[in-house]
Amino acid sequence: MQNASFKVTGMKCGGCEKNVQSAADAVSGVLSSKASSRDGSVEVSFDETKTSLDVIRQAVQAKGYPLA
Ligand SMILES: [Cu+2]
Repeated sequence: MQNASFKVTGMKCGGCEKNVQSAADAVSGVLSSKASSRDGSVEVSFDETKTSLDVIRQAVQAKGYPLA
């Protein structure tokens, strides 16, 4: 398992945090995620044999939250 965090723009509220987290959690291999609109960041725990940080970042971006 690997922990990482990355920056995302456009999160304004708790609903945005949930959207980002559900986008990350939907990626196969993601174990957990925690988004912070205040920090504009997302922490993820994932199985690096099943996915990669890049795939998770792309999934979040595809939900409409541009990567910073
Ligand atoms: Cu929002």
